[in-house]
Amino acid sequence: MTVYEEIISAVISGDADSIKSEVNSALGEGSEPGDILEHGLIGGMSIVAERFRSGEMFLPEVIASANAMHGGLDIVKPLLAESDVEGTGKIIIGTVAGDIHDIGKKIVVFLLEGNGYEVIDLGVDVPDEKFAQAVSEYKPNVLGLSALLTTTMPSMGNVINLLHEKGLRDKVKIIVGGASVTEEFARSIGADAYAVDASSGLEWIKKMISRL
Ligand code: B1M
Repeated sequence: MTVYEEIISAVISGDADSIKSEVNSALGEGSEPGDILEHGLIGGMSIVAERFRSGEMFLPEVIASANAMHGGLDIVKPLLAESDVEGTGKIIIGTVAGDIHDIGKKIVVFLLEGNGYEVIDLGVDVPDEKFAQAVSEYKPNVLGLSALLTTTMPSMGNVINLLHEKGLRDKVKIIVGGASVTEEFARSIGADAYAVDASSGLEWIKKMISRL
């Protein structure tokens, strides 16, 4: 097995100790932190997501995989932040009200920080008002909203409406993402961009900031 396959297998089995040792040995063998993130950790979590969807894996196993994956992310995160710093700009990001999914959002955050952007992560289950307050207080270039549940996607539109009401909408670019979100939905709520994954999120944010 390649070192990335070893990491994928450790993510799937939710084995936190093995994830840490496989990530460290991948780094020792000269793998780039970004490759470990993309081909190992995200690769493993994508398979977990697929198996959960098809009924091959159940919630406790998914939670174990998610927790174990975080151990790997903790090792890779500071290294990503050290490498190839190029961006300047401030991004506020959070998972919308009622939604506690944060694995994908954290990956977006790691990529942004790894590319030199200042990121304020408001966390999960963030009330609409808190997003508006943060935009008013920190004056970010971009606001990123993540949602994984069809029941919480409407909060993205609520946040945008609230920013309109408070006269803040034209002061910030807005990008939305998360498994249930689609480009069509993003357009319907008046977001500026939709990203299907973390890398395209990073590319959109780079583009939006460079046009400001
Ligand atoms: Co939940 N869950 N979950 N879950 N969960 C989904 C989303 C679901 C699709 C599974 C399913 O039924 N097939 C389903 C939603 C159905 C729907 O609404 N259509 C679901 C459900 C129903 C639930 C609960 C209601 C289950 C229950 O309690 N009965 C519950 C809700 C809790 C709540 O939020 N209130 C729940 C709970 C959980 C766990 C806590 C067990 C755990 C979350 C742990 C955590 O995040 N800390 C969990 C998980 C892990 C999943 C699945 C299996 C995997 C999600 C994930 O981490 N994927 C998921 C199934 C699936 O997605 N197929 C599922 C890997 C991650 C890398 O991908 O998050 O999509 P993703 O992020 C990607 C892109 O979407 C994008 O970039 C990321 C990286 O490439 N992206 C952005 C994300 N945010 C972005 C923001 C951007 C740009 C790009 O800009 C701002």
